[in-house]
Amino acid sequence: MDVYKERNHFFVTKTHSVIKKYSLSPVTAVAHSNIALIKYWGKRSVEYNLPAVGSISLTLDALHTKTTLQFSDTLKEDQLILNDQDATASALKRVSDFLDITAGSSDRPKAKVISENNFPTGAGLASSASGFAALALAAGKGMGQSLSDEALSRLARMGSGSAARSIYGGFSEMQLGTKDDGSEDFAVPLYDENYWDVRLLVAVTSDEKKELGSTEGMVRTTKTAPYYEHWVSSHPNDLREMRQAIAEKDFEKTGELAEHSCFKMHGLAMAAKPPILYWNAATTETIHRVWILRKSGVPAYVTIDAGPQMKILCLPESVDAVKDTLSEINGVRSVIEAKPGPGAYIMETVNETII
Ligand code: 2P0
Repeated sequence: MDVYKERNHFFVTKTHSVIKKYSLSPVTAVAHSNIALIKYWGKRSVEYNLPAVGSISLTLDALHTKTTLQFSDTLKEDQLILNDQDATASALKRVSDFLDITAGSSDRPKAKVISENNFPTGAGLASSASGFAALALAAGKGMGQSLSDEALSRLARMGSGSAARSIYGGFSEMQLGTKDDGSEDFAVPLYDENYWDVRLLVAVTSDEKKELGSTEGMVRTTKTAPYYEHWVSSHPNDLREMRQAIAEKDFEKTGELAEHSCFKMHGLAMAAKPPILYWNAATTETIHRVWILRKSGVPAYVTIDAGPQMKILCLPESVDAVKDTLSEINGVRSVIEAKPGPGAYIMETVNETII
């Protein structure tokens, strides 16, 4: 690799006559987390991170990751600061590998990355979704690449499957590709954040990092869960019904389908060997309490991801009733209220050096 600096602003590399121009200025990107209404669980390729099923999600305004990345001509290794602390070796490796993928080579200048979540990390609140969406945007820009939303979504997916959906605001759908190279596996926008004013209340039941990561959970499920093939074959119908329910703004149908997909996924994971159970006692208690509330006439529906946190989908007029119910449950530590949120974006105003 030949390296030379251009007026102190860029780091230019030349490998096999391919010239790449890395910005030495910091780049800051923000991406919001998302909640899957029709769940992604299972991979058809771990190597290329290709999902086995499509998914439909809602991006959330209240949960976000802000990531600043700066390439350097002096750093010897990548650095990652996550929520004000040096990241673990495995988190750093995941980010370094992702930067290699984005650059198309490990022959690249090293970067310092500072990433902050405004919510607990690694406990099933989709920190990898907002994290890799923000990183894809910042890295692409730092590498001088002009990426379409489709290309950004594809790139984010290589970091984390759910991140592909966080490129967009509002409702989006992760499409299932057929090719082995993943070129067709990216998310597309369905409706933006102004389309439908629904609410998602996140009931935090634990700040602990989950014991089993999503990737390991999916691999185990794929290999050992007896209903796995049915999960995959019945998925297109779930997606079709959800698309229609959202198109018609049919809240009851949307909620029913979301709950069904949630329990179908968790039932599948529980049937893996050894079983995968992401819930705690407060998770289970909250399910029952929301169902009792629904019987009393409040349309509220639960969904749960790869962690013990509860997410309750409701309409704006039901927020107070759901919050009252959650406040009575032992083990619910805090409640975050979210609305449909925006897609990922670059913060043009932040440009202080971080190196
Ligand atoms: C989803 N989850 O659709 C599903 C539902 C959790 C339950 O995608 O292995 O961090 O990095 O592609 O995206 C969480 O898994 O997994 C997830 P990888 P990811 O949101």
